[in-house]
Amino acid sequence: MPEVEGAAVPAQSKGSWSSFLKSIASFNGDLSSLTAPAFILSTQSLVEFSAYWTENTSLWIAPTQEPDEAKRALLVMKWLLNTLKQQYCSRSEKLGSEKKPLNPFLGELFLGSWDDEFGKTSLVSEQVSHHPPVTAYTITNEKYRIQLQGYNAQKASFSRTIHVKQIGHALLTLYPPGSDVPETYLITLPALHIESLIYGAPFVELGKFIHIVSSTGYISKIDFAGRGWVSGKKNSFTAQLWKDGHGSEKNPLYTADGQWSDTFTLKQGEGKKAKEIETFSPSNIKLSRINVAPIEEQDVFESRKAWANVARSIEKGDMDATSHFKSRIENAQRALRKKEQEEKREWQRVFFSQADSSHTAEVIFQGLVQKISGLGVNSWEGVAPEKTAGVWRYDEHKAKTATKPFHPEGLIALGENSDGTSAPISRISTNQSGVPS
Ligand code: HC3
Repeated sequence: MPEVEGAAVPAQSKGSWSSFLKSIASFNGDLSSLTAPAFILSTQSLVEFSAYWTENTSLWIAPTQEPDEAKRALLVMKWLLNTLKQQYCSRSEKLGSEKKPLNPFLGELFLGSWDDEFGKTSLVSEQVSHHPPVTAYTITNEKYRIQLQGYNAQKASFSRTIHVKQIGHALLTLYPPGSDVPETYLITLPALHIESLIYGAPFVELGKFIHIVSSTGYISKIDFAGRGWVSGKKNSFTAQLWKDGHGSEKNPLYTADGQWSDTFTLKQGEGKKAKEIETFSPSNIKLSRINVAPIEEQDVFESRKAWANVARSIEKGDMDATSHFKSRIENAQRALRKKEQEEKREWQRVFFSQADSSHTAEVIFQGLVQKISGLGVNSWEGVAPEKTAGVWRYDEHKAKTATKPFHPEGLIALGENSDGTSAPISRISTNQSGVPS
């Protein structure tokens, strides 16, 4: 890690980096409003981040093969611990630091699938709200009858560095072997903060804790700590798993500890009497690569197609072209919002709808929410509809009828011809108020 302030910042960007740091110190909590220097911009949009959840397919589907319910709950915790490296470290490891992702626009989609020895696992990720920014996703493997869905927003604040609270939750539904009764796991999302900002090489550290609460009565708690706590190693954690009414955080069935980004150990029991079950390195777990349609075949609302010009300009380091193509998307979005207002209608999400509270799955979900409240987690904002523009669920009926183009009315606004080719830039020149004329 660099030891001198700004050491990792390219010479030509020192000025813009220090302006960026000053702007962070006074920002309003909206991460999308931050204007960062070119060298720290990512070409990847946040809608793509949903894919990190299940790149470790073998671990994700493992609980569906386990007949013992306590061991199933442990396998769910093991899978989750193993996703953290991908979710929170992979970009820093690949790119040298955490970059600023592209802010998804309303309706942006990331569609793909993993095709491996476990069959087909499909991902649908959609930006369901822009103010506040909310991404919803669902990941399904029909062969193993398992589904993960969830949605998340971020609330940021500044105190010495950027602190981010995640609002939302994930729900894992699976069928135990030979059973037609699904079980559900409600997963809360970790708080995080950015380390090493001052050196120009930011990376993510997790903080506080998360829970996994299951409809079978098992509860896992994972406590995160950065460097300097217990072991003094970065990305440290301790975890306990117990059955509600038959144990507690202090008297758990299983425990785990170590570094979520490096090596950690699962144990039976707790403390000095604990028996080691397995030691892991997430980097030794085989990851599957997601397949995404070639850009020419993507819908104009699919992320990589929509951002292609912006991404190319960032790669070339051409900031003028980057701003130009970003404005094109922003203007198109403004035009769509204006049209909706005029026609008094709301933007139609392609794959997600508001949760129906009378649905059995929602009744089970509410029971799990109650259980979390019973754990004394007062600050949990996993279900805060006013902060996430609602409670979002994958809508199978909508998904069955979804066809391309997903938003015919959005084609022209995005500067596309109906055959999917790009319209000349002059067609979307803006008037004084920034709205395409
Ligand atoms: C905070 C974050 C955007 C949000 C990212 C989330 C929380 C999104 C949901 C995923 O499931 C998990 C996840 C992982 C990383 C989080 C990003 C890390 C950095 C990024 C900030 C907006 C960037 C701040 C700018 C800079 C230059 C300091 O990196």
